[in-house]
Amino acid sequence: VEPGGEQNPVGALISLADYEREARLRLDQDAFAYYAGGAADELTLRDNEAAWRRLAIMPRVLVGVGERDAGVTVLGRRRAHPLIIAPMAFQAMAHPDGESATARAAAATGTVMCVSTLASVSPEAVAHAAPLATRWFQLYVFKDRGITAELVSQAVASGYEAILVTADAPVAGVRERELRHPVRGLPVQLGDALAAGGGTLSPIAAAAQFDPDLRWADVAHMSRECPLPVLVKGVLTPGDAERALAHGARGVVVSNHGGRQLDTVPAGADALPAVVDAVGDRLDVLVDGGIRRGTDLLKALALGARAALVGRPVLWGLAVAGEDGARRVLEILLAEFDRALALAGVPDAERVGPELLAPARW
Ligand code: FNR
Ligand code: LAC
Repeated sequence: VEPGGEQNPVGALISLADYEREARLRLDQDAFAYYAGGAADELTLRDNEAAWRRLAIMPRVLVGVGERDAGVTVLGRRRAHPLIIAPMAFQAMAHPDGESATARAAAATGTVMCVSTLASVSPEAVAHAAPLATRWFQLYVFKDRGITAELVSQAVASGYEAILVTADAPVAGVRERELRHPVRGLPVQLGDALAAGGGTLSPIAAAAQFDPDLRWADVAHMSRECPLPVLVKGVLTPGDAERALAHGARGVVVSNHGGRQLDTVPAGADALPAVVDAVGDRLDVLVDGGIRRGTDLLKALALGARAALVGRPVLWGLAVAGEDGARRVLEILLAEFDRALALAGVPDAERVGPELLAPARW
């Protein structure tokens, strides 16, 4: 989808919303409920998308946008663009190729992929499936620290670039859709280690194994011991961002876990500016939640994020057409982002600032 380029046949899926609709038709009800659902009344879930929509873009014209650069610097490295695939568990439920397909889609589009601790396959297997993908490993710290240590050393050995410690899930959120549509035992690479035999696990059973006593001292320990940079995912306040910095993290992801943990916490877009104010000059601040359009990605940068993570739409792509579907979703988002840079008059993604935004009046 180059700007002004190819035609789309009638009925083709051309937006992320199209992929969501199509995925809903194809996935079984239980899988869709697990992927789409949020916590409790799902106020935060809905607000994640709404918060980006509350921002209007104030475009500049006649600045010359024939050459555009979507590139950004994250963890000291230049990247082709600011899009990252959020860690999401149990991708084999969307497509048999699961995380391997997602990783190949990431490689094809130059997108960093975060691989969940609760992936259907091991971090090593994802690395083998897509050696060219830049991969970050998302870490859930288990009560059994032996499992955690083994996972981290596997990630280091198989060429992962960073560790993303998820801090907002000491216990599972109140997931009513999951209670109404329970997903049964899912194959996870940790099945043997965590389940009472069988090698499968439900999301709720997995969450019960997370260490609810995880503390900042653990982040400090990990930052010291692990050769990879550590980022903390699930920070919503400037105070916690300061603590992440003080305990050795290299970055934070401003995130409410896709509205799946504590309902009524703020949307990523709303929590981001205060975190950027507090630590943006010393930490890489990333954001996620509700990114569905290239304009959302542009707004994330304008609010001071270095990059943004996209979650569910990648699963919708995977459910519709495996690797091709996931790649298509990323391509659509990136093409929209490129067009947003041109139309907003900001051809260099690294020079996008808060002056680009105003409160929307609709
Ligand atoms: C997640 N998320 C998540 N986060 C994490 O740190 N580890 C994980 O294993 C998972 N698993 C997971 C599964 C599913 C089905 C979803 C939808 C989400 C949260 C995820 O990384 C991210 O924070 C949000 O999904 C981003 O919001 P959007 O883009 O889905 O709105
Ligand atoms: C979830 C967990 C696995 O959000 O992070 O379902």
